Amino acid sequence: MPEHNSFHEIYGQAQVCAETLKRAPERLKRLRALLSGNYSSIVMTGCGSSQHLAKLAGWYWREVLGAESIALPASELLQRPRHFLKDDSRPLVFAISRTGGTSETRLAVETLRDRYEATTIAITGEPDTPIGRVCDLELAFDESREKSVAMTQAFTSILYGLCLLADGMAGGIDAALLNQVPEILSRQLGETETIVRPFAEDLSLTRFIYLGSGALWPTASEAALKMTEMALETAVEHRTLEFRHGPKAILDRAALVTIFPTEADEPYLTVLLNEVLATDARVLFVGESPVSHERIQVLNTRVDLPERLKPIAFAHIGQELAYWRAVARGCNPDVSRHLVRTVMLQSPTA
Ligand code: F1P
Repeated sequence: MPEHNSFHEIYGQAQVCAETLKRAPERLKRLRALLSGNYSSIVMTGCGSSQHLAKLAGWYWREVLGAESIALPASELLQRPRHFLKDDSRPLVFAISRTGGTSETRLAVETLRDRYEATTIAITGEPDTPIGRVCDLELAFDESREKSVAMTQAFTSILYGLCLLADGMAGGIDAALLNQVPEILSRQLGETETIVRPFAEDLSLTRFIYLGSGALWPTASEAALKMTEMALETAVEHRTLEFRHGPKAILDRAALVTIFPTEADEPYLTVLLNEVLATDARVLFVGESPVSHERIQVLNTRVDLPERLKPIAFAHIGQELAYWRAVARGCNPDVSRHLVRTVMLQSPTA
């Protein structure tokens, strides 16, 4: 068995999510205790993977609670809050940060707290963090603690936990489906490895493109980030149909296009797939493909979840592809070169 921390963290996420499910009622109780006041809208924010997490969680919160919610990179809220929030906004802010120490996220919280009297909740991977200390409440998902630099099991666990919180606030409409997630993951992890590992180990592939739309666009974005962070490959992500308008120019036999299809994409997938196939590129299709072809590999997830919950069950796909690519390239997937030099930003007024 590989000795990398990333391996154990990726393939241990089903067990971690079982623990996240157990802790959901306590977290919901603490959230409810905070939410006595009114708030105008929900703001989800973070950096890097945590920003993708914010987008996915914000999508689900809007779906089940009908709440006006926006998800933005922390740097945008820090630099231009008035572009996104009316002066009289009183937002409920979820600041997502596995380390709880990312400076842009902390500075964004301080900006929204000071300018908009925001109610702030730190969603972290550790208790007692710098971001937790500037928030009204800290919910620490320490069951998902990781040693690796790139977020994997923590991404899935925290997304799952945020969906459980929203569902709890909505009266449990998705409870039966959400309870299945740990079992779905334990079934999927091994099956996914069988399908994605040959692509990861094919060094003739050098371009990695990830497509998704709606609830699955951030899933595509996160898969691309993992490929860059863990395997140091240039990887890009696009909204599915947007790819047809310019970015597809990059396609050739060295390209792997991973598609996370949504129901709304269905009427257009045959056209998109035929355009991709015309370029000798290969396709990893996460679901039932409308087109059969030797260069289309179906990853048939048989995940019986509604689209709004699929991101929880799909996050591991990009993680596994990136992990096995890193191993194939002789990279250490546990340490991402660029992160060694990340410097903490100071507040402009400091
Ligand atoms: C933010 C982050 C991660 C990314 C990488 C570098 O960290 O950008 O999302 O995957 O690990 O740091 P955090 O705020 O989530 O701790």
